[in-house]
Amino acid sequence: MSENIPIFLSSGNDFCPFVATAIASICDTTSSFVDFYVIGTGITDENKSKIENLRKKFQNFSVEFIEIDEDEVYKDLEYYNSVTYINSPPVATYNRFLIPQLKPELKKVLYLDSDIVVLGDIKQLFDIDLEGYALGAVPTVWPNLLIKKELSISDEHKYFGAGVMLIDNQKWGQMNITKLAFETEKKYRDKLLMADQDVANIMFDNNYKILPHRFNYDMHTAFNFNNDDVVIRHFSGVKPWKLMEGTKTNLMPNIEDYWRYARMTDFYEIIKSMSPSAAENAHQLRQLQVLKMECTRGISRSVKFKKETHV
Ligand SMILES: [Mn+2]
Repeated sequence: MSENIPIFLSSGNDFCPFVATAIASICDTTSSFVDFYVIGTGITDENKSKIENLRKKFQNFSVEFIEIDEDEVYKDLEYYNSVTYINSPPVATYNRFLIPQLKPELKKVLYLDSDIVVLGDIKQLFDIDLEGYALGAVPTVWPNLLIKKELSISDEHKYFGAGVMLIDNQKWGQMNITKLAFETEKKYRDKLLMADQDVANIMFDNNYKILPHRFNYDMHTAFNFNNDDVVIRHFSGVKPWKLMEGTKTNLMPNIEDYWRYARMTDFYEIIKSMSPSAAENAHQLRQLQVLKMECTRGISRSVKFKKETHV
């Protein structure tokens, strides 16, 4: 008998449609049994039922909702009171660092962002040997040289995305990761650009298992590399639900896969109702084109900056 795969997702009530879509895609592409833990604040019973209704289609999962009292848990997080980051996600983005406190008994777990669609068996990722590391993650294509310098991260470190993490939960517990994350946030809060992701990169400076980018195939990766072996398509940047269903564009690979799984959920009508007008859709596509150009230029600009400042 193979072991269950524990997967943590984080969600507020408004993110439930995307959590359901992610769960549908995971269950559809694996024959393993998956235990989902949805960490969130204020998820309504109605939305919980809609997520649980996926059991009509998939029998290979369980789901537990873990309510977080944000006012209590995050009261000492400076970020909670003074959000000044360029990129300011809700405080719940720190929920991923609560995992070892919430479920200390679990050994190896996955944390996944909810803006994803899974296209290959998640067991491929879960079964990777961490070889003694406490974390497995995927380096970003965007080199983030400026961020590394600001955060006193070593030159050797490859900046990784925090949206997909393979976690040795016992090691995270020993590291007291929850406390360490809050302390790190406090120490660097004036310099953080990417919130929890910067915090994770400081904590695991040059000390994590590097995973192939098919496990966190994000917007920047998609702009730069074709990959027909993608396991986790991560819609960082522009979200698929911000484009109309049926939009044909090579700027957002797998958008049709996203809608295919959205249709399997009880949230389909809600996700569809978020669709923009035709004019707004065209505007979003132009924005994507601009982002793609900025990504390419941004990379060369960062490299140039490094040469200029280190010579
Ligand atoms: Mn994300």
